[in-house]
This record gives sequence, structure tokens and C-alpha cells, in this order.
Amino acid sequence: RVYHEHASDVGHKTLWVVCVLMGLSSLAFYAMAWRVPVQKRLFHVLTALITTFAFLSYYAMATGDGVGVHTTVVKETKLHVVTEIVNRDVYWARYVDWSLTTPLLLLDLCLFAGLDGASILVAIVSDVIMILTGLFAAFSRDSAQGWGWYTFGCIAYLNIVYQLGYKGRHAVSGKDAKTKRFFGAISLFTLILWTLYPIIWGVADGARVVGVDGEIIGYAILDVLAKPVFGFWLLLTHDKMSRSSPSI
Ligand code: RET
Repeated sequence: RVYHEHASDVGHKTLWVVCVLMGLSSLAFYAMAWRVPVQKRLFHVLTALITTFAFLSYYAMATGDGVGVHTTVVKETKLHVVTEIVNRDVYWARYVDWSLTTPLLLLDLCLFAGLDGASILVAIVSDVIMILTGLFAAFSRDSAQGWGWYTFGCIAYLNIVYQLGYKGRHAVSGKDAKTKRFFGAISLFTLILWTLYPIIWGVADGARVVGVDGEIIGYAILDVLAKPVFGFWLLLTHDKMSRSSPSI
């Protein structure tokens, strides 16, 4: 028996909607970057790059690029050996996107907190390891190997939580109350959202309880919150704060 799991119309439409949203928010971020002097533009450039990469990756997925087939062979029952073959679409373009954009998102937060260079490097390298182990997990040979890769990815993620949540908080502790409060809120928002990604991966790619459409919609909601919504929140707050205290 051979099964195929791929996206329906709903999935394809969702990919297009997110593609357009990423494109429009990129344009908005370029405009916002122009309006501030170049010395204050670092966060704008980082944020604009994040949505630009996401736009390109969603364009790829919406037009049918950046997707491959992963085959799982399931052997069932003790008496008869029933072999089931499951072919599932895997959008690897996501991992290309994430390997570029999640380090930039982390840079946004780390630079805002004023984290030291060593901790920033550790956070970013852990992040790249997390995404690449996720890619290996998605194309694993069998499920045990896949969950092995997934576990390494989760360990790398815990290190990111430590660098951002613990060291980042320590780094902002010397700053003014407004900056501290804002960093606390946006880093909590980020950590909650980011924790949902491995959960979707686990139920969709991993356990295959959720189909390809469900996976597309789940990631679509998270991506819009983690990139454009995060970006507007960061830049609007940053611009407001740098108007009142020009040192940021
Ligand atoms: C994977 C699987 C391996 C284990 C872990 C994962 C985490 C992924 C994350 C992705 C975040 C993506 C973002 C995209 C922006 O739009 C790779 C799913 C821990 C945290 C923020």
C-alpha cells in the first residue's frame, strides 16, 4: 500500500497569502529604514532582511519549488508483514529560510539586550545546529534516526533559551526600566512562539498525525507572528525609545 501526503488547495492558498504578507511587510520595513538616520538603522536592516528571506522562501513553496518527497516504510503486524509506504511532501525551503532568518531574529534580540559577543556567537551557532538537525530529521532514513536528530535539535534549542532568557535578561538588567520591560515582553513572546515550532514538527513531520495542510497552516500563523508582527513591534518601540533617549 502506498500513501501520498501532500498539500491541497487550502495549503497552496495559505502559502500565497503568507508570501504576500511577507512581501508587503518587507516594503514597510524598507520605508521605515529610510526614515531613520543610518546610525540607527541596524535593527531596521535586520528586520527587513528577515521578511525578505521569508518572502523568497514562501514564493518558492507557493510556486512548487523547495519541496521534496520523503518516503517512510512502515512494517506492520507480527504474523503478516504488511508494508506501507508513505510519501510525504517536505518543504525544505523552510529550513533554508530558518537557517538564515532565525540567526537574524536572535541578533535583533541579543543586540537590543546588549549581550556580550561570546554569548551571541554561542546562541547563533546553536540556532544553526537546531535548524540543520531539523532538516536532517525531516529527511531521516527511519523514525529512530529522525527522532535522534530531533533530540539534538531540542538540546540546541534549550541552549538558545538559556542564552536569551538567562544571559539576555542579565545583560539588560543594567538598563533603564522601559528597555528592561520591553525586552522581557518581546523575548517571552519569542520563546513561546519558538517553542511551538518543534511541537508542530513533532505532530506533523515526526508522528505524521497532522497532514501537510495542517502543517502549512500551523507554520503560516507562527511565521507571521514571529517575523512581521515581531518586526513591527520591535521597530515601532525602538523608534519611539530612540526619540526619547537618543543613545539607543
Ligand atoms: C525544529 C526541529 C528540531 C528541533 C527544534 C526545531 C525548532 C525550530 C524553530 C524554528 C523557528 C523558526 C522561526 C521562524 C521564523 O519565522 C527545527 C522544528 C527545536 C524554533 C522563528
